[in-house]
Order: sequence, then C-alpha cells, then structure tokens
Amino acid sequence: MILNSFSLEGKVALVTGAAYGIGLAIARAFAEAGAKIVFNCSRQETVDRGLAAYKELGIDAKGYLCDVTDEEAVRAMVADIEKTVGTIDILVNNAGIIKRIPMENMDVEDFRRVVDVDLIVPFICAKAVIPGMIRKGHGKIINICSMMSELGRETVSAYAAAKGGLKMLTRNICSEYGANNIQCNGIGPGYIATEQTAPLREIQPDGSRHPFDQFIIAKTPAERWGTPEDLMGPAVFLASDASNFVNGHVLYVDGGILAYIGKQPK
Ligand code: NAP
Ligand code: GCO
Repeated sequence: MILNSFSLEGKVALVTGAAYGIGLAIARAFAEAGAKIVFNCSRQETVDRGLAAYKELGIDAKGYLCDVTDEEAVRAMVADIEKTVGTIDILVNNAGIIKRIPMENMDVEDFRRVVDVDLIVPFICAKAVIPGMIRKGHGKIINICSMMSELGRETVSAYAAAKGGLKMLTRNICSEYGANNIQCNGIGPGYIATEQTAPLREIQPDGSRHPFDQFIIAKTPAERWGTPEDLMGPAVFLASDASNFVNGHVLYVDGGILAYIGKQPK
C-alpha cells in the first residue's frame, strides 16, 4: 500500500525550536504519522510552553533546554536522546531567528548572530546526528529554508545570506551522505502567519492592514498567508520512505510566490 510508505511509525524525530509555529505543526504531523517527538528551545519558558502545547494535543513529547549554537550542548542532548528515546531517524533544523535591520545600520554582531543560528546551527545539529544515522543505515534531515533562500528584500541581509547558505548546506549534506542512505532536503515556507511574521501583519492605527500584509497577499497567487498546518503534509513526505529518492531538494511551500511575476497593474 503506497500510504504505508508515508508512515513514521516507531521513528525518532528531533525538531529544533518546536514549541510553537512551524516547528510545532511539523512535530504534530510527525506524531500523527507515528513518530516519537523530541524538541528543544534555548529558554526554559519556551520549553514549558512547548510541553504544554504537546500535552494539549495529546502528544507525548520530550523537551530539552538546549541552546543549539553550543556544539557541546547539542552533542550532550543527542547522546541523551539516543540513550533515553532512541537513535534519531529524523532531524528538522527549524530553530531560527530574524533581525530586520537595514544593512547600513546593522552591527556585525547582529549579522553574525543570525548566521550563527540560521546556518551554523543546522551544521552543528546535522553533524551531531549523522553518525547515528550512518550506524542505523538511514536518516532524514530537513532544513527549514525560506523565500529568502531564493529572493532578497530590504532589511533581511543576514537572514537571506543564512537561508541561501542553508539551501547549499542541504545540497552538500545530500552530496556527502547520499551513499549512506541519508536524504537531506529543505522546506522553503512562503509567508506563514506565526509570531515571527506578526510585526508584518500588525493592524495599523487607522484600522487598515499593514502595507506588508497587503503586499504579501498581492504577491501570493493563493492570495493568503500560509499557516503552519500547510507545512504538515510536505514535512511528512520528506521525513518518510515516500521520499527515499528525493535528495538535495528544496520544496517550496509558498502558495505559488516563486512562480509568480506579480499582479498586473489595472
Ligand atoms: P520562530 O519564532 O522563528 O521560532 C523559533 C523557535 O526556535 C523558538 O521555539 C525558539 O525558542 C527557538 N530558537 C531560536 N533560537 C534558538 C537557539 N539558539 N537554540 C534553541 N532554540 C532556538 O518560529 P517560526 O516562525 O515558526 O519559524 C520557524 C522556522 O521557520 C525558522 O527557521 C524560520 O526562519 C523559518 N521560516 C519562517 C517563516 C514564516 O513566515 N514564519 C517562513 C519561512 C521560514 P527560544 O526562543 O526559547 O530559543
Ligand atoms: C521577512 C519574513 C520572511 C519570512 C520567511 C519567508 O521579514 O521577509 O520574516 O523572511 O519569515 O522566511 O519565507
């Protein structure tokens, strides 16, 4: 049965930063498909928030307090997961940050921090799980990329540089470990309504919609923002045996933004 190949029954999935938003939706999808869920955040309050969200969803998830920019801490977390839950079959590099600052005003420390969390962390986490995947004979790594893996825009230079780099890290992990039966793919979400994008959707003092909100609706053939739930099916596909010959690919889940030249003037 073809649907059996989408099952994640018995798999162990680590989804970084999965307390809410995109990560939580992806982890929820994995749990519904049969996986055991592990997540982490860098602040205890976010871990607790995630644990409460999973409890409400009826999902038995394990949450770690772990700042994934700290390679030693990541190694210790992965070792503990292997001991207490099992060897990781699926890693989703979801934890991310953005700083919207015009480039000429951006401190190099801010630029470095974004590159650190959005690009170097996926390297650190992938490096930590790959040996276990090699031993197990298979593995799935999913990197959460962005529209900014392909496109630029004002104020997000560091984020675009990091997410563009993450696309190439995805292709390189595929190139280095495809022979070990490890598939590394990306998901490139379009504009998704989460806390990260809330400032871009704020209602204006006069009650009108934020200009960026209107801009995104006009740029998206689907004429709406995405939801975290829009990413559930694509994530299960890339985590499951159904995608075993898909490697080094970025699956854009963007309501058609990248295919579209934009609305014609009336
Ligand atoms: P988000 O607000 O970006 O959530 C980030 C999560 O990552 C939080 O749980 C946060 O918890 C954790 N995190 C951040 N830095 C961390 C660190 N150093 N160590 C451990 N955990 C850390 O949520 P989101 O909007 O759902 O975005 C999730 C991912 O999708 C990000 O990579 C983002 O860039 C990407 N993305 C988002 C959109 C969108 O439209 N929303 C579109 C494309 C791609 P703590 O604060 O406790 O650490
Ligand atoms: C921004 C947004 C984006 C999205 C997303 C698009 O300021 O342009 O935050 O970067 O979060 O990554 O795919």
